[in-house]
Amino acid sequence: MKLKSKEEVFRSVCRICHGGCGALLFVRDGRLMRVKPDPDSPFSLGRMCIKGLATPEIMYHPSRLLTPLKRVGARGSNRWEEITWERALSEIAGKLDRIRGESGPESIALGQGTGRHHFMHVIRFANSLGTPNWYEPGLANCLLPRITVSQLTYGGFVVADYYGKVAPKTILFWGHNPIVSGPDGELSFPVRRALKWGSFGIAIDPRRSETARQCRIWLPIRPGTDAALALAMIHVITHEGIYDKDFVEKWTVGFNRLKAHVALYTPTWAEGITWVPAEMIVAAARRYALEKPSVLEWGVAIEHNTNSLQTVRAISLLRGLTGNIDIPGGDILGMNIVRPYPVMRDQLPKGMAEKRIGAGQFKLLGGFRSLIPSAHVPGLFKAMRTGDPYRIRALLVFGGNPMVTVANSREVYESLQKLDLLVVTDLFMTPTAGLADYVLPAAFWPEINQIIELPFVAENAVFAQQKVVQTGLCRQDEEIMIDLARRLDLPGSDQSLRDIIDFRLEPLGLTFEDLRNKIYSYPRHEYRKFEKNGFRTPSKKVELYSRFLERQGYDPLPAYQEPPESPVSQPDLYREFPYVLTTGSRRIEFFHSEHRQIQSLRKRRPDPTAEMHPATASLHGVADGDWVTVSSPRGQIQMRAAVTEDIRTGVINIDHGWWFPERGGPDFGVWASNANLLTSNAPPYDPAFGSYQLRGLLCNVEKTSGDL
Ligand SMILES: Nc1nc2c(c(=O)[nH]1)N[C@H]1C(S)=C(S)[C@@H](COP(=O)(O)OP(=O)(O)OC[C@H]3O[C@@H](n4cnc5c(=O)[nH]c(N)nc54)[C@H](O)[C@@H]3O)O[C@H]1N2
Ligand SMILES: Nc1nc2c(c(=O)[nH]1)N[C@H]1C(S)=C(S)[C@@H](COP(=O)(O)OP(=O)(O)OC[C@H]3O[C@@H](n4cnc5c(=O)[nH]c(N)nc54)[C@H](O)[C@@H]3O)O[C@H]1N2
Ligand code: SF4
Ligand SMILES: [Mo]
Repeated sequence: MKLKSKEEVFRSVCRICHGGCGALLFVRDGRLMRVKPDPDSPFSLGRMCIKGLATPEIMYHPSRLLTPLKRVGARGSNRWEEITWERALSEIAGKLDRIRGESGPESIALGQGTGRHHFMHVIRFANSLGTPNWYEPGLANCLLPRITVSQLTYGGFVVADYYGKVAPKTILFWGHNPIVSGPDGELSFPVRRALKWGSFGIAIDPRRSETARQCRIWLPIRPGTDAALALAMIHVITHEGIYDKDFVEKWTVGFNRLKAHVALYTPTWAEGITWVPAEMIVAAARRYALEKPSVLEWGVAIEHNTNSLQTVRAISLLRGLTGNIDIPGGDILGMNIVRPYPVMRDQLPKGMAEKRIGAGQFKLLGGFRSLIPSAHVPGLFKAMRTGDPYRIRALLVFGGNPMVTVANSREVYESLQKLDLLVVTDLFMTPTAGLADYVLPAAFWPEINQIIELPFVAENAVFAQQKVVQTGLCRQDEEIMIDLARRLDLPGSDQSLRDIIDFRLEPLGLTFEDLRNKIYSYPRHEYRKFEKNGFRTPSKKVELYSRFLERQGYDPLPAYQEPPESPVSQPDLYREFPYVLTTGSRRIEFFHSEHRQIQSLRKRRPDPTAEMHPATASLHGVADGDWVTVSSPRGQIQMRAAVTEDIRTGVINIDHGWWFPERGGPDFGVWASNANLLTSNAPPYDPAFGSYQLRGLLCNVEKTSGDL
């Protein structure tokens, strides 16, 4: 389609966050002029957020990395020379080859950031290289517990149905703020529309978040106690007999055992633990069970604890008990319309899977039964630092910033310092890239070719992203990995990225070329698929009681466990650190540690904030906007106080992801306000996933004296 003289418009999909908003890209003379929301996208409904609309500003930002860099001088001194791709990749390939020969492929680790376009390709590259040690900073702490629990409870991943003829009547937001966090299973725009059109919202959140403010009931929970609340809701639903009797009888196993199991988990019991009044728990349970169809929007907060498996399981059972599965306007099972990414799992040499760090201990993260086996992040960084159980000598990070996003930044720093080779591919220089031997310039989303399946994991529709412009020498991550694979003569390196995408699209009778500029939605969602062949679980039913978990050595019925660091577990520490800390509630302006250098976004939120209740603030003589020192047993950081009634008393919520690009190298202000200086990567971990505690820790706050 041609506009004006030379301006062309292309259809694509934004991937600044996990992505999914349909976008129109306006290009003139090889330059991206502007980005507009695609009015025809059935998922983003003609909307984009402020990050997406800032695409040209991000893309042409003066500090964007445009050429490969090689470190000169000491590690972390932030002195670089510009080199060619040829030199960068041949040197990196040579070093990888040597390290692999000397210490085995397992001594090379691959890292990446969350849910990027190249997520699966990193796994493919690791397998072809022969190393079991790749990681993503989320996984154990993000989405893997939800995907796994969905799979073993219902036989597939469930997402809310905002797209059919029936709207959800009730939406239960559990530790989730999709109005801000957007594409993470669903997109925020359909959520906003549903609430506007009358869905009854219930929010379980220590903060009255942007989403909670649109809800009719807000349950201000003590962070880290979600499993207790879920068990009490199960108690109400089973003991008041308001479960879906027909569905439970025909389509579930283990109801009687579950009912007996929760007999003592009354709302009054849960009130003592969760700090949520019993009558609110009862009201929420009744509403969710009776005013159907209901959806359960679960967020990452339920995975940022050391009991993630059982917390997510307890919450997930609510759907089965109330029959809100795969019905119009309920939680639906995905259609998975494209072929899985060919990750070449069979290329991992024999015996390597057992060597994966954490595989033996965290079976559902790194073991054979894991859906996406990956290494345990604290274990991997420990191996870099200490050589236990063996040394990790090289790390290649494709789009991640572990210095800011992984717990205990000091240890991450020590770990990265010990590496023989650190390669970071990124859009910008970051505190992590600053420590690298080579920094490679990555392509931004209007510069990449890929497909994206939506909703995430459910894959009911597929869209193309297309490369329409080129900045500097930037290259798409997959292409960098393919180039490295060819240089190392790895298996699969004869396949191009286009071959892989076409292979995945084949069942639809489409190629990437066909998909460009089109919207491909599956024509109609098929509801109640289980009525044909049952659920895709061993019993063919919803597994309220999980024999699979029992066989793996985990509780078949969910239980509550007090967080290891909490007012109850550590009363002495609580006297010194008398607030419950939660970290990382998403902000619309930023994606994790990104965008602090993007002026239009930064000016809306110039400083890191610590939210606290007026009662807390006045106790410490703190006024809204004051700088405060937030401390935990691990360290202290500076934040600006945001004094608000929209947080429960006794809880402090801090932003994560903060560093200060404007302060320059070598450390880019990473030691000032980084939430992960306060978090802990120490055991205990969730026994199945190895998740660590990012929410529900203990902290203190005081007014910072003097100027900053
Ligand atoms: N305290 C605390 N810590 C947390 C969390 C929390 O709630 N609290 N949340 C955790 C969760 S759930 C997650 S998923 C992680 C996320 O952790 P990360 O994924 O490490 O976070 P990002 O800041 O998004 O880092 C991504 C980096 O990739 C770069 N990048 C962006 N796009 C591309 C691309 O296409 N290619 C390449 N090569 N680079 C690109 C960005 O510039 C940025 O530097 O953080 C975790 N950390
Ligand atoms: N703009 C933007 N969008 C993003 C991201 C981003 O960085 N920026 N990150 C993406 C990623 S990787 C993820 S994982 C998702 C996460 O997105 P969400 O799942 O929405 O998670 P958060 O916003 O981190 O937290 C949701 C809510 O949980 C509350 N909360 C904190 N502790 C607890 C607790 O212990 N229990 C309960 N019930 N609630 C608690 C917080 O107050 C917050 O309002 O967002 C994705 N989308
Ligand atoms: S919500 Fe995510 S995909 Fe949509 S415009 Fe914003 S950054 Fe892009
Ligand atoms: Mo995440």
